[in-house]
Amino acid sequence: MAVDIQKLAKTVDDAAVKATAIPQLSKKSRMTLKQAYRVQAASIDRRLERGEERSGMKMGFTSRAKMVQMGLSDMIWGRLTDGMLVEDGAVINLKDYVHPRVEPEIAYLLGAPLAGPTTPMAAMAAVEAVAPALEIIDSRYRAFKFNLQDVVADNASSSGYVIGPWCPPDMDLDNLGVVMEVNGRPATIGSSAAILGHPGRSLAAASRMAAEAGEILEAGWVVMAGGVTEAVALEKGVSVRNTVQGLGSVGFRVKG
Ligand code: 0L1
Ligand code: MG
Repeated sequence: MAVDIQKLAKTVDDAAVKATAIPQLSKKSRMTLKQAYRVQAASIDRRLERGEERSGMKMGFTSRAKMVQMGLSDMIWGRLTDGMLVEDGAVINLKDYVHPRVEPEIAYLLGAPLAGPTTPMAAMAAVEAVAPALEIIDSRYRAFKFNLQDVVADNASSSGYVIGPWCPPDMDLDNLGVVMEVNGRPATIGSSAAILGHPGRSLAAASRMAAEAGEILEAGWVVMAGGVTEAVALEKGVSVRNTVQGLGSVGFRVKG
């Protein structure tokens, strides 16, 4: 049966807007990975039509901890819009999400565009600033159950991104300590090395994978490098903070 890209895009977009869990798309539609990325693109177009602006890209499953947690082994990517930005220190409300989780990340701000396959070193030369970051992921699928096509169509579970202080990219990023605290207690601990051995590799992969979809990474965009550790479920009233060695910290709170 033909895959109705627009219909599936509406399904995942509606689920995000209404914060309502949906069954896996793959149970009814046999999508290829390419078609899943087209569903993702069409769902983001719906956001753009509502007035949001494209603000960057996120990389997913770039660490073994995340792959193991979700039982998948391929890198994926998603599209960020300004509507997904959660201000550092903001308070979010669980009713706006299906079953949100949070994971510690590192974010890049691009000072120059990146187009196509490149090396980590060349990719890092396009970086204007780096920041400690948190990603709020919220798969729209019931019970967080999905296959690769499902999660790609659902914009790689992208829901919110929180960016800490931007820092000059003049330090070695390959082995920075990362501590994500929940209510002031360490919940997960890791190293930036968990991101493909060096977070620069994730940026190079972002450039390559975007090009496969005919996109370039624009100057001014944010690229989320991917989770350093496994994600933690968000609960009412908690405060979350990610501190990255040498970069500082970023956090938000969940309304009680
Ligand atoms: O690593 C990622 O950001 C991918 C998230 C998609 C899977 C999930 O919802 O945990
Ligand atoms: Mg992530």
